[in-house]
Amino acid sequence: MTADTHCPYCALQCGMTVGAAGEVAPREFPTNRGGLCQKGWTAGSLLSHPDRLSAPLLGGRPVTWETALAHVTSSIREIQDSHGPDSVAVFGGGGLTNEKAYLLGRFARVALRTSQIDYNGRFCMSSAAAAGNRAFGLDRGLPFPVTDLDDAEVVVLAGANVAETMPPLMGHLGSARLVVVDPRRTPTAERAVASGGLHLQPVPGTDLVLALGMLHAAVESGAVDTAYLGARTSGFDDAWRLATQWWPERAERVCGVAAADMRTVVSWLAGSSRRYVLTARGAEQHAHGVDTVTAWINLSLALGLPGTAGSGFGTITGQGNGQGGREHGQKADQLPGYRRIDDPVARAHVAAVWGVDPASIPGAGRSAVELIDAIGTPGGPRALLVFGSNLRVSAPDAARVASKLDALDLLVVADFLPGETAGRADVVLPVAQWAEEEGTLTNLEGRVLRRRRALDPPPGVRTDLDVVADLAAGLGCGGFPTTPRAVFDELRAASAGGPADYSGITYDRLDAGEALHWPCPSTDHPGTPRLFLDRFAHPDGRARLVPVDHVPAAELPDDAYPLRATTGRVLVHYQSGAQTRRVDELALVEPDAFVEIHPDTAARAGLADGVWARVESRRGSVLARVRLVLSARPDTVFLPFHFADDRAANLLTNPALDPVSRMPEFKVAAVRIHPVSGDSRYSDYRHSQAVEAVAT
Ligand SMILES: Nc1nc2c(c(=O)[nH]1)N[C@H]1C(S)=C(S)[C@@H](COP(=O)(O)OP(=O)(O)OC[C@H]3O[C@@H](n4cnc5c(=O)[nH]c(N)nc54)[C@H](O)[C@@H]3O)O[C@H]1N2
Ligand SMILES: Nc1nc2c(c(=O)[nH]1)N[C@H]1C(S)=C(S)[C@@H](COP(=O)(O)OP(=O)(O)OC[C@H]3O[C@@H](n4cnc5c(=O)[nH]c(N)nc54)[C@H](O)[C@@H]3O)O[C@H]1N2
Ligand code: SF4
Ligand SMILES: [Mo]
Repeated sequence: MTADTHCPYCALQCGMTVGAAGEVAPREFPTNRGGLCQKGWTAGSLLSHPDRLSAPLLGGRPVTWETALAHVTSSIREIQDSHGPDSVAVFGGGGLTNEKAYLLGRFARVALRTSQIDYNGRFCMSSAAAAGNRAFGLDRGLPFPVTDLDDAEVVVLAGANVAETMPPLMGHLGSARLVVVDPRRTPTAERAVASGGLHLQPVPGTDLVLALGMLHAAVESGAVDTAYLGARTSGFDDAWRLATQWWPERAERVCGVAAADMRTVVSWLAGSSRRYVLTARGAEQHAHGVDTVTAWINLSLALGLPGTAGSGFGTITGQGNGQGGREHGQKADQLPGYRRIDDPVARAHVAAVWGVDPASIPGAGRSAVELIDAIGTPGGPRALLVFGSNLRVSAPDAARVASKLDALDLLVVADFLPGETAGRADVVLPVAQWAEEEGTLTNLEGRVLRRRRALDPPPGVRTDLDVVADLAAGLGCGGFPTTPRAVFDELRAASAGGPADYSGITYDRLDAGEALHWPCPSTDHPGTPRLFLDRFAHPDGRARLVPVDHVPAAELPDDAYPLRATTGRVLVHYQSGAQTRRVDELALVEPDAFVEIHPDTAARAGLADGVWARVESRRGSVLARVRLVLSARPDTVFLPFHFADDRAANLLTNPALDPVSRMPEFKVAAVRIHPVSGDSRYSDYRHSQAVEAVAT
């Protein structure tokens, strides 16, 4: 048995073939064209990993499924009887298939009757999604196929390190002059310079000023596309009123990017006919991430990019189903089809599909960070069911998250590996992995893809869909569909008529090889690879420039914490590292936490290359090995967030939230750094590993 499927990790969803023993081979597909990154190549090794969970655990001991499920449902009943439906919460993930995300949303609203469901996409795509909805009336990460980028002349990547986070995507940028906006000289930034483009290296948290400065430069140089603005947009005057104050030289004083470079990039964009502006987490994971993305959109609109053939604005989604995961109802304020939960028409439509009274569907719940924060407060969640997130490592202000999770009456985690969150759960439910199941995911370009089964799940393991349906039945809600196809057909009906309309997409069409991008409102509709070519999705058909102004990061450096820390990814690790830290080939490349720092800053702190340092913020401290980087900004350090325990970068991060998207500020925290003195364990790397080996 071999199956044509897609990589389990990121939103590029590279095509691969998986054999019956879990062996992976790259497969020709438009996004990856036969390429894979190291994570994809090694993804199969987790299918038979010795750490693989194979029996439900109750209090850390193996039990039967019946015992585990009965314990969960009776505990939920007890907690809800005493404390009401909202005392039980659900936390989902953007790696879940469309079917799982959909069924989880139905489970929360119908079986648990709770409003308290949110997911890790709040940490990922929420700012870009909110900005896209506000500007265009619709949020689809890339409103055009990835292959459109092949012909680009100029591409601006704002806060995206795609050479490490989606390596095969670089193959689509080969002919373009690249402009990379990143406080660090990443491999992507290196490529920009090599392509005859530019690396703009702003202070973390100041992209908004940079984009305002560039809008100013566009107006000043007459580069604005006034015909496009008049025909296709509204709001330019108000947006410009705020940008008038940000002439490039003034913007330079805040963001640190040379005014001349702003003008150069604007002239490149204005002077070519095939140009794109793309954002990713570097621009978005801020307490003002929505306004920051809006500023990049305003610049793109002023230059006439969005919704035109051969040009555009887009956001690079993150997780495997980062796009579909935010469309079908695991988000606190949402019903399937990207409908709003407070819209009476949407409620009536979805209630009819679910066979319930519209009034029984709860209202909007708390966003991810607020949901975690409410644990242990009056009226807050007392039980939490987690599917597809290792939030103990990946949520901001990790020490506080840990104390909140430990305060729960009941923590249930469905996972296939004992990650840090599952490791401390009351109940662990072992589930099937990607290559053992069927389903669909929606990739970064809004294309719906089939995940296919190549091998059987190991004995003792159930699928997420089975687990959700079993729990629903145990709570008195029988009749949840469990085959992926049946769940998808229900999702199609629930999404029909919504912004993300999947009703015309079927397993049969996908299996016949059709390339279907949503919206696809009928089975004879060809799908929509390119959005906005005629009109934007607001009722008047126009895109909106929303006036935005600079707001400093929520926490600025001061005498006590003089440096800015920013966080992100490395090539060989994925997210919280629950999976990739267990793959030897990957863990050998990046075995442990590190902090990138400029040699002068390190010298002032008494740090040499390779030694262990302690990085501290107002919220906590982490251990990380010093990595001297000559190209680093002297005022900024960088830590990857893939490591756990006392190496978890999120011990430092600031849970300040964007007022619109509720995105936490992962990308800026004020920190200080010093040598780890008096602790011989950290004087030598090998020695520290040996100590750990003895300790475990
Ligand atoms: N190897 C790998 N690939 C992945 C993932 C992974 O964990 N590992 N995760 C997937 C997921 S879920 C996501 S969301 C994507 C994320 O993909 P990216 O957004 O490319 O990844 P990040 O490393 O989080 O952030 C990108 C860059 O933002 C920069 N940055 C920090 N602060 C700022 C700022 O203020 N302004 C600007 N302009 N840039 C800033 C960082 O230095 C970093 O290089 O990757 C996906 N692919
Ligand atoms: N400091 C800092 N923190 C960040 C970020 C950052 O840039 N900086 N980025 C944020 C972003 S963009 C994201 S997306 C989050 C991601 O962070 P997390 O939400 O922690 O994501 P993962 O590490 O992928 O964890 C997924 C977990 O679910 C399991 N899993 C995978 N697939 C399935 C499935 O189908 N079913 C079930 N039941 N389990 C499954 C995996 O084994 C793993 O334990 O981290 C956020 N945190
Ligand atoms: S780029 Fe993303 S989808 Fe492709 S192999 Fe790597 S992790 Fe998998
Ligand atoms: Mo993400």
